Amino acid sequence: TVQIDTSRYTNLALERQEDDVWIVTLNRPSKRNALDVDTIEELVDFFSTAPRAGVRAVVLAGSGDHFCAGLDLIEHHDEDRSPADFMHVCLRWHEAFNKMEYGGVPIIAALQGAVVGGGLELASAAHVRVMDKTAYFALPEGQRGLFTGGGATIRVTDLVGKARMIDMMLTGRVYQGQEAIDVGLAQYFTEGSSFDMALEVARKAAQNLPLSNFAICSAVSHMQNMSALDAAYAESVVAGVVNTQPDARARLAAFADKSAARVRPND
Ligand code: 1HE
Repeated sequence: TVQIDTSRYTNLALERQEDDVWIVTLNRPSKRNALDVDTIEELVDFFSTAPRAGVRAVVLAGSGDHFCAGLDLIEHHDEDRSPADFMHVCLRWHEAFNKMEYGGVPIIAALQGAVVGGGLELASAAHVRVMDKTAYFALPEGQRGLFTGGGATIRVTDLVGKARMIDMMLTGRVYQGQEAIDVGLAQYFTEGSSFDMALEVARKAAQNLPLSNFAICSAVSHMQNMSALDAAYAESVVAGVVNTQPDARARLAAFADKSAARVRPND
């Protein structure tokens, strides 16, 4: 396996837990964790390496009161970019977010405060989103004279549907609280700390076999891009590999000898 050299990261704070759950924290709270070029490169770096480094799950968090304010608008203003320059910036965002979505390592986003613009694009590249009562979601690009460039047209549309996505962009509509859950922006809402709950979700996921999680956190996304015919074929191939993995034998044996937990309704 590959090692992750945590000292190489400055805009991200990295922390490995004992169960190989990693905590990845956007670490520019004074800039509301706005995504500058360097932060995106660190995300590319970490999420390119994580699948080969034994990372079992990731909690993606933002330090301070806000998860992420999106594109670093000051850097963008100062750089006065050409169309080609900004296209290349966006391609690096896609590199980072595709590594997240297709990398096969479960990523649980812990959300608080602003989850806006590119911050929502980042959160939507995670596999599960946990929000607290301060979290709010919006796409202010329209108001800023901009357009989404980090995958919102694909991933936010997947979460909320086309009509809500276009409304969010046209009007800057803000979703928060239970409504944000109801429209699909997040899967868990807590009155307490979204970080604590995200860590709980990540730990639960990390108890699965890594190859199962690899399939869950890459195959579903890949199959969405395929025809139904090809997706069914690909699913068969993935299931062939995953469902016969030697490490699964013990779990199947435990079911057979009735020592494994049964699936029961919640209390
Ligand atoms: C920033 C950014 C940023 C804050 N880029 N520096 N995103 C937006 O349109 C969101 C813009 N930000 C905000 O609406 C607010 O800053 C927040 C709601 C996130 C936070 O409000 P608040 O009152 O806590 O903070 P603040 O006073 O507005 O900002 C504190 C500092 O963070 C300040 O810097 P300072 O040096 O003057 O102290 C802000 O400039 C800085 N800051 N947000 C740079 N976004 C690939 S295309 C993606 C397209 C987009 O993402 S468009 C961006 C959408």
